[in-house]
Amino acid sequence: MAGDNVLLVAVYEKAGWWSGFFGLHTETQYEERLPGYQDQTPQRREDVNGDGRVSILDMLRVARRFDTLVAAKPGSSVNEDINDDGIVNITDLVLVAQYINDPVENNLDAPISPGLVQQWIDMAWAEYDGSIEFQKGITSLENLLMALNSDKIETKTALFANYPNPFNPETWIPYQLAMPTEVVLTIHTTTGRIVRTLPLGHQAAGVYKTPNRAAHWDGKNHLGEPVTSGIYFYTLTAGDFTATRKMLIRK
Ligand SMILES: [Ca+2]
Ligand SMILES: [Ca+2]
Repeated sequence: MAGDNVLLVAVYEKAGWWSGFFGLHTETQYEERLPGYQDQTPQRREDVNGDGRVSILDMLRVARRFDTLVAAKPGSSVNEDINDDGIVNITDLVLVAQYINDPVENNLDAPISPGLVQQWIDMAWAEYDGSIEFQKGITSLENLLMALNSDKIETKTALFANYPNPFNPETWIPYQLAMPTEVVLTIHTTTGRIVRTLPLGHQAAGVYKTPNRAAHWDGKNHLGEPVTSGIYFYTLTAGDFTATRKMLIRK
């Protein structure tokens, strides 16, 4: 079974690094990775524009090349043909979409309209093959559509799900205000003990969703100490409005 060589494999995933030793047959070819290699983050195929993250911009890149026949011969491919089947179409877009987990963070300033996303969703359903990838991709697109639409509704004060969640150590808490008001965010435990109060001051009506506008919590209590892992609640108080949601710190 195991050969003369031993290979140390280190893999970076969302949850962090894992590594292990594997025996190798002597004839197996492998590349040597020295300690220190880990400062390179592997690029995902779905990161079409190579900016280090999978986002709406990558979907737009794919959409711009819809119906382009690409692979004249095996091995020649373009970034936008994610599944290397020789054509750029909705399937490639869905494959990118499945890695877009956070529509709030992603919809930022991307030049994208609810109408366009709806069109993609319709196309995706038409091609739906029952696969997990398609299910995840379509769910992402539907979440994105919801996020885009909620941006248009500025008439209602609301508190949204924090992102990332679960998180460690920091998170952003998005909300929107129907009218200018004093805003306070409190973080408390499941038993109601307040661990931190964030006075956000008097704020104008509008949407506070993007990282530079949403409330930010660094995961520390009022003494500046990191809180322990577990479930916490956050409550937004804005004038007469108050709402509470749950979040999870995982260390
Ligand atoms: Ca990208
Ligand atoms: Ca393709």
